[in-house]
Amino acid sequence: MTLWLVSMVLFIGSALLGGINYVVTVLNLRTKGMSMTRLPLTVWAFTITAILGILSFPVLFAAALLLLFDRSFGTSFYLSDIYINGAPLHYSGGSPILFQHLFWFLGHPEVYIVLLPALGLASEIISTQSRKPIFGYKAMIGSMLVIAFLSFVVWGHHMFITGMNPFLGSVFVFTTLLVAIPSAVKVFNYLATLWKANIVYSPAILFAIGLVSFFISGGLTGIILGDSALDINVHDTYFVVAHFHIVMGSSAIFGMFAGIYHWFPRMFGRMMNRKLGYLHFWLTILSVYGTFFPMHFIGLAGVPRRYYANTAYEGFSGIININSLISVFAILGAFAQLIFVINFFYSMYRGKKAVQNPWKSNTLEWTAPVEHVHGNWPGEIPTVYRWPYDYGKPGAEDDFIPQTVPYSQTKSSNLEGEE
Ligand SMILES: [Cu+2]
Repeated sequence: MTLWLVSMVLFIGSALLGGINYVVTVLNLRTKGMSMTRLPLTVWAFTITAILGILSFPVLFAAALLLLFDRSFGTSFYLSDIYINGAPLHYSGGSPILFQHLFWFLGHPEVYIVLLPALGLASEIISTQSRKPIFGYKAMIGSMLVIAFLSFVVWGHHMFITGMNPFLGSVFVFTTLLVAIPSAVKVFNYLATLWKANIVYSPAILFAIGLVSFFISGGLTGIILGDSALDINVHDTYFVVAHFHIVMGSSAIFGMFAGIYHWFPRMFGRMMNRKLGYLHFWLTILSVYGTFFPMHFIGLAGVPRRYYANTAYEGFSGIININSLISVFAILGAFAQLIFVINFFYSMYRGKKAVQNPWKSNTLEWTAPVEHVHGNWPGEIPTVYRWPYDYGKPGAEDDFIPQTVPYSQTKSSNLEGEE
């Protein structure tokens, strides 16, 4: 345990330095013309994520350090008074609940540290493959900033049953339910971008849409768990497992897959196999819902989480069949990932050679040559003239205008970039 704590302290230190690097790079080292309102939403998402990490990881750092002191140097930050047979053995004066507070002050922002990058990737991929400008660019940035801010004032929703003052609990209920607003803004913006679009299907956009699906279906149970009156009934049951794995786990992993399928040609100069990608997507989304959706009902029936022993399931014989079904889907889901691994390594060496800009994307990385060169671009680094979402412009020769094309090179005045 001591080794674990020391490695946590080192990990947090390196995560902090990494986060500072992201923020400083985005603020100071943008190319010419790349104003903050011309940044791709992916970069915005990564930047906000880095800020979240910088502000929340130090608290875990302190928590881990205090725990290390408790274990190794005889302090008692987290040790409560000890009584044996009603007689005081040792007055420590510490509080185990303090560790929970410190942990969840990181723990909730951490949810968004995992999720926001995936939401950023989804914005980019959904807009590109829909051949439409992202709906509500500034609202997307604003909602990410609001989510980031709110994530620091909701941590108590993990602790409703710790004997917390009910008034304090209702404050956490209020702040938690507020998160639904920026989340809904993001969801409606994704849907509005997809609405009536000439969608160019690829495994990447399917995974991005799958992410949006999980963000909705997992987010809805977040409204239930964020309400203390409801949460107290299902706390530490499989309902929480279902919510958490759909909204954070699966969303983030689907964002990651979407990103890999989309940027694979940029990384390796070859295309991934589409058919295997589609097969991977459909088997994975089926097994994710098949695994986690039934867990809501097991949780409502009262089955606790975190028990491996059969005795925990005594009295729950009615759910054995559901549990078996969950196992089948979980195993199916695991095998489906083999398809991805095979596709990844096969395509890396044997995949079809990629053209420079296979998705007809506007962002800068696709203006670099397929064969990697030192510094990414052979000559000067590119200058930016417009935002990254000029897709499907009426009257344009092609249906996209990369960020490096000046306004003067687009035919009529109505082709100017929206900002
Ligand atoms: Cu939380």
